[in-house]
Amino acid sequence: MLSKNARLWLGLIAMISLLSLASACHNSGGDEANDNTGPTEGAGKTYTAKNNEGTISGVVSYNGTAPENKKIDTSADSACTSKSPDLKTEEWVVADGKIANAYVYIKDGTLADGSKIGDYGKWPNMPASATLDQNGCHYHPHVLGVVVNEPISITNSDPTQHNIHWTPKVNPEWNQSQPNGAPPIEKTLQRAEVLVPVKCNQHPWMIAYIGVTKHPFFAVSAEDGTFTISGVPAGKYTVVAWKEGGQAGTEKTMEVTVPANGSAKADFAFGEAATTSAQPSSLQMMPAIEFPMLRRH
Ligand SMILES: [Cu+2]
Repeated sequence: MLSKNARLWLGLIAMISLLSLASACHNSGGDEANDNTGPTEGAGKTYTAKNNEGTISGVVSYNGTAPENKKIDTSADSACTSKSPDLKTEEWVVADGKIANAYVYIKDGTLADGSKIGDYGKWPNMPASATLDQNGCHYHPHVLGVVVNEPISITNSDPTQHNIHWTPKVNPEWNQSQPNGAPPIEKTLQRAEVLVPVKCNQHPWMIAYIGVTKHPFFAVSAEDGTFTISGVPAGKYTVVAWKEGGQAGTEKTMEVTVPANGSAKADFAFGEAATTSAQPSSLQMMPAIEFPMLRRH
């Protein structure tokens, strides 16, 4: 027989267990509007703007003579041929030695207050939505950056049917036909993944890439090779530039320091004898450490 005291304690422990279970259930339900079942990477701490955030900017260059894009045989679909008679692969978009469509993002890092960037799931200025258009039997944009659970509106601007087929490694695979004139398809990617290839089962040459991150600190280089990532909290970060090509693309990695109210420069180079450089862009900036790149051609 248990003593009265022991029974009291047991009752108390049982009650505390039940309470903590109930609160855990409540938390997992969360306040995030999310129809997807299972865990997502959207969860995490909320970052409150300190109004001293900085920027990371730079230029992505190509050293040497960039490879030529190949002409695509679109004869399998006359609608593609008539709309895009000179369709070419888009692996290389290089002008004056500057690379477009490089995906640059903060891979990892520590904020000035010691917290990790990966601890956060909610940031000010999270992008609300993105569009991936099929126009002229190619995807536009060719490289797209989104945050976890950001609605991606997939549109068909062509007089033919497409079949969007993404082939992620950590997100679920998905494909769906979209006939000409069909309404946009809205999809999300629930887990961080850099990058998700997007193909088309109707047109084997079609390819796009979607970078998915938990934070809004990514950019795709413009036609002049430039990119800017703004709203970055002061801290030290590993910044990666990804360029498609080969099996899984090529990455260049760099360590930068973003001072409060300041900017960090991150110039990347691909191609022959490519180098990376991180230099102070102003006196405000603290010294940046250059890391050796991951891979060379
Ligand atoms: Cu297609």
